[in-house]
Amino acid sequence: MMLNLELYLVTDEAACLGRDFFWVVEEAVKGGVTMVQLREKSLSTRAFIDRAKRLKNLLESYNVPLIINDRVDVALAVDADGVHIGQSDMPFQTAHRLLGEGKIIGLSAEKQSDVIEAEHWNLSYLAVSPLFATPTKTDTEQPWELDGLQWVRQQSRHPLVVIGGLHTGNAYEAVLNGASGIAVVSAICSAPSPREAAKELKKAIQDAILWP
Ligand code: TZP
Ligand code: MG
Repeated sequence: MMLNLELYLVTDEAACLGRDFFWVVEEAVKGGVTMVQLREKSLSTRAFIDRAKRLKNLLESYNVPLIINDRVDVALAVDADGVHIGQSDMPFQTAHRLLGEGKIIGLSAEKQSDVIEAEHWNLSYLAVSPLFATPTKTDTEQPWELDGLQWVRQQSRHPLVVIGGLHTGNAYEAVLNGASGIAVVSAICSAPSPREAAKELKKAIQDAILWP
């Protein structure tokens, strides 16, 4: 499967404003989301796997990859397309050994030393996290901001995804400063129309990619 990082939806049911989780994701995909990460911090393993299976079925019909946050075991259990790991999750080499070749592995970089260390791994992408401060996740390191993103772009050979505080008003500048794509929770999950929100974000990203 060809990796298109442009518009990466990271799920959070609590951000969906009481609307059906699968409806929100499907609308977002219809609007142009290119990857989906299932991020569940409080489900039981059983419920996580059930949700991942259902999401995989849904996404397969749109040819959109399913990435599992943190949990390599859940990714293996449902044969997901890949995992997203953070600095306190399973190390890259271990995840790679368990998943085998051909799976997507993304890693979050929260500080400069994470970026330098990540040069050792054959990542599918590096997530610059958080790019901006966001109420969706407050237990973070200092936001990178655009100058930090420029620094990462110079240091890293990996495709970059930015996450944290992204919306239609700043997606363009994030891409101009080196991101291959943007990852969002609230800009899609909490939007009145997740489909329209995804369309507008996608347009902002593609405008920047086509620049000048
Ligand atoms: N990791 C870093 S920031 C963040 C995650 C999961 C939350 C991003 O949420 P939002 O609503 O797109 O700012
Ligand atoms: Mg994690």
